[in-house]
Amino acid sequence: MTFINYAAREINCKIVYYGPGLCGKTTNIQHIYEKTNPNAKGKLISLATETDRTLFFDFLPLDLGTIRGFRTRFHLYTVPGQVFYDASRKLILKGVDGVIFVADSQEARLEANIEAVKNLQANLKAQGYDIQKIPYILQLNKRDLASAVPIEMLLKHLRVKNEPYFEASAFKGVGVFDTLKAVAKLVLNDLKRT
Ligand SMILES: Nc1nc2c(ncn2[C@@H]2O[C@H](COP(=O)(O)OP(=O)(O)O)[C@@H](O)[C@H]2O)c(=O)[nH]1
Ligand SMILES: [Mg+2]
Repeated sequence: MTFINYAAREINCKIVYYGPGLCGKTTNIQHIYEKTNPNAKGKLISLATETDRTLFFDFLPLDLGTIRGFRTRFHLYTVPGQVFYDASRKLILKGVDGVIFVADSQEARLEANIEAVKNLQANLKAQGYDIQKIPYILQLNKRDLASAVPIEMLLKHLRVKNEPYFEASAFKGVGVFDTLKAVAKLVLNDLKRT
């Protein structure tokens, strides 16, 4: 549901970072915020609990330049990971143009990743989207940890289609922009076809 404002010559796209609790969604957005030119970004809005966990979402508007005279604005959102915030997760997917699934590479989180992929599929469906059709990127995060499982294992359990994947360490800023660029490219390609 890309919002194109012809009068203002603006394209607005919504990207959602999805994944289990503590997989690094907020860290991704924070890194993007820190490394982006002040005039290309808006305020980073985080609604967090006192323990720093995302309560409702994080939000960052990002200006990705101009395409054929249209300013392209990307609106980045994260979802809260905790199981009991499912209503929020569903709501945040409304109007989504592209999804980044952030997987936590730690062995102890494999089951939580699998659950979160299932939850994403169900919630997309509830909003009328098909995960097979929506621009979708898999980020394998926390690759810096010794307890990270092999990539093949994560791909085997988490891949839902032949989606591109990126190894990352959001914490160190590795792979964060590659992931974002990949989803942006898919979204803009989709746009050209419509
Ligand atoms: N070692 C490591 N820790 C990470 C990485 N990304 C995030 N973290 C840490 O994981 C914790 C949860 O991250 P956060 O971004 O709040 O997770 P969220 O619940 O998905 O938003 C924080 O302590 C982060 O510093 C990473 O790539 N490597
Ligand atoms: Mg968070």
